[in-house]
Amino acid sequence: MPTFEYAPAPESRAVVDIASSYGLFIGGEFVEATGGTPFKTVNPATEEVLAEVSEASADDVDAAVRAARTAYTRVWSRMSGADRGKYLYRIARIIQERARELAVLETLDNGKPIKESRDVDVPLAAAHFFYHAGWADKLGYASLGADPRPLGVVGQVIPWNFPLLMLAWKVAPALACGNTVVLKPAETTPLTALLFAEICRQAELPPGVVNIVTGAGATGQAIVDHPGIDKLAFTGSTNVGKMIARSIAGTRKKATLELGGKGANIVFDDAPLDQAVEGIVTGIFFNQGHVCCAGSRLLVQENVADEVVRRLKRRLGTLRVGDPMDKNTDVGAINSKAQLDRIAALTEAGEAEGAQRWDSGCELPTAGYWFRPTVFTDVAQSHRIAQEEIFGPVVSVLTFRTPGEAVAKANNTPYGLSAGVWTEKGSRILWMADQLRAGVVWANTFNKFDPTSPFGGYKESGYGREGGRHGLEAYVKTGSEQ
Ligand code: TAP
Repeated sequence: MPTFEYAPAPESRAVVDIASSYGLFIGGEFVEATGGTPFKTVNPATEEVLAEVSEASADDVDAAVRAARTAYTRVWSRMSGADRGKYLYRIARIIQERARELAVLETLDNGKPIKESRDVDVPLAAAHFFYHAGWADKLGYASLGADPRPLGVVGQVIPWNFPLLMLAWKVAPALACGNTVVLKPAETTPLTALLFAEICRQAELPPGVVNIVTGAGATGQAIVDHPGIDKLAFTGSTNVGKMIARSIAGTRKKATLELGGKGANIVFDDAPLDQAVEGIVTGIFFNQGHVCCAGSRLLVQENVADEVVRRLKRRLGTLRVGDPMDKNTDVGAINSKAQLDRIAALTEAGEAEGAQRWDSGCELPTAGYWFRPTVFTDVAQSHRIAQEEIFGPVVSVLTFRTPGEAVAKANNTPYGLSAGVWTEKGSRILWMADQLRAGVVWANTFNKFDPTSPFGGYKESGYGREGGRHGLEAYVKTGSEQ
């Protein structure tokens, strides 16, 4: 197996200050955790330890919820929407000003290519705050019902694939609507959330409006179980989402769940094939395939399937896999050893079940966690690689003859988050969008995000929407609920 060694760019540490250890951000201060066991966060491209991070105990979560409640009742829920908006604008501008630091830190902690954190994650995070700043004083005009009011204290638990962007998706609408938050980043990617805490201080956000508690699943569970939480917003796996739904059943807590996916990227024979191949690459190799809405199933019309796969393989041979800090890198490191093992296990199952495996054969660095861009052909719908979320740079190719068959195969999954359609025919796009049970359907593009556009799932991909006017609904109560 070809491998090589690379030295991570030494200047990356000069762009951003990383402390050797971090406390929790509660009530506007970084405080020491009580009792938890600190854990290390690692650069997955080098296995170098970046920092030691505190584990928040249930007592720490309680302190964070109390701080959030005090800020809610005394300050934030009483403030005018226009004034809340000013804070959100300020945060958005500071994210822009500190974009380089945030991008470098995100890439070091997550393993994603710097060109993605620089051009996608960080600008979209700023855009999310700008967008919701605009709503803060216009909630009465958002068709949310008469006199929309905040819910109170919101608990937010996010995954590791888009650490800062998922934080922005959660924090910006919650604050715009007048709620305060207690947020837990993922164990493997806490650093940009901790830098965001510093940004909240820089923006002079009133203490306690945003609280960041680091830790693993137990800390998330402590947030879920805390009686002082009015609403939970969770993004992560369907399994944990189901556990959360069970934990809060019968309580007054509201919830929105953004869970897993097994998106179908559907290519018809009249599509411009080179453009479609670029869309397939963006669909599944963007962010190493660590994308809930990834186009992880490629459905190609049978008469162009061989040609599409041939062009796809040729294109994958040109992808640069390696140092995420290199601006030319297309595919970075897998976020953790555990995730690498999951990808390896599922791809082995794909081979064992009879699918044909191909990978780009590129060299991989010796240290860190890496996986070559991989294509499976001869995939049957019953194969695990066609059913289960791989969450890695692996695409499963299936074929179809008619639009009806494409719809049936695309919908043959417990998930319902995303789909893409590649065709010249506008009428077919509209028909397919109507038939596909997916929260997002892209036409002749894939993995495009915009804060004005609601995002969320059907079926086991969860419930509730984030972004757009619809995303505000999850953070207010109206009429009889008040
Ligand atoms: P999970 O294991 O579900 O973790 C998500 C978050 O929940 C993490 O912060 C995790 O903490 C925490 N957590 C774990 N167990 C918990 C519990 N019992 N109670 C409360 N919180 C708990 O998912 P992941 O592996 O990080 O992320 C990948 C998954 O997220 C994929 O399935 C992907 O599809 C999904 N995802 C969905 C979307 C949308 S928008 N639908 C977006 C991105 C990702 P630790 O990480 O510290 O264990």
